[in-house]
Amino acid sequence: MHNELKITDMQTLESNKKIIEESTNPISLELPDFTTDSYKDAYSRINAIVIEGEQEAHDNYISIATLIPNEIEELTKLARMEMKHKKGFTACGRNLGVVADMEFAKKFFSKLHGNFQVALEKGNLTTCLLIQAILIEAFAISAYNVYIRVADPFAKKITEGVVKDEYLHLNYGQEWLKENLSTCKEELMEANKVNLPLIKKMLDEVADDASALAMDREELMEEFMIAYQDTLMEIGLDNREIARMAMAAIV
Ligand code: PL3
Ligand code: FE2
Ligand code: FE2
Repeated sequence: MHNELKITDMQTLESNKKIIEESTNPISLELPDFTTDSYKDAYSRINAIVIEGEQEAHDNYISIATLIPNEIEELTKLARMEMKHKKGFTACGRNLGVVADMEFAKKFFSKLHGNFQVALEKGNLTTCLLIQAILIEAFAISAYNVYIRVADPFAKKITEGVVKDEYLHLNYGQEWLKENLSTCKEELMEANKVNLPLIKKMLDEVADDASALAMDREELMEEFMIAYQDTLMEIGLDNREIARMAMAAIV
């Protein structure tokens, strides 16, 4: 009897602790209803963006390999991961009974895609790496980190696996730019000035649909800035240079 009471007291304590954690921790919010029309409608565009993004990331790493032929093996590995990500997110949509709006997604990426193609044609490797391995990967990392907190259990598991790879991709670009900083700084700054505002626009464009998935815009921006600034710091830029680059987002 005495023992039983003790166990009950401990359980009460435990569940109180849980309630407190849930009410003070902004990350552990209630999950959205994944079966509503409004959720599925938003998901048809977000899911398409992610599927298209993964496909373009694959294509971009294959393209980048033509500019660094001695890295073809490593870049092919990264590209293969992107195809796996695409398959994973395709399964997420199928699992929810959603048809991805691929036409919308193609348009969503078209400006950035165009800038990448021009840089590729000119052989501007620094610009290609900034667009794909820094900006797009940091965007993906921010989106996936926020999504993991509010995703359905199936998608959560897949996204957790994906985001680990995206850090490897960010790291790839980071290390190349770090090693070549003395010769690529000017192009890096210029490419950032042109392309960071596009990422900001894309984030604004996706914000309403993201919020229908319980993903907060401020949180997305915050996560993006963390990944972006961390990378620039690792590349070897100083505080002033990083601030100057980040300011390009405010236009
Ligand atoms: C790089 O490997 C992939 C690039 C993909 C870019 C994704 C951007 C996503 C923005 C929308 C956020 C929603 C995340 C939800 C995932 C189903
Ligand atoms: Fe990916
Ligand atoms: Fe990636």
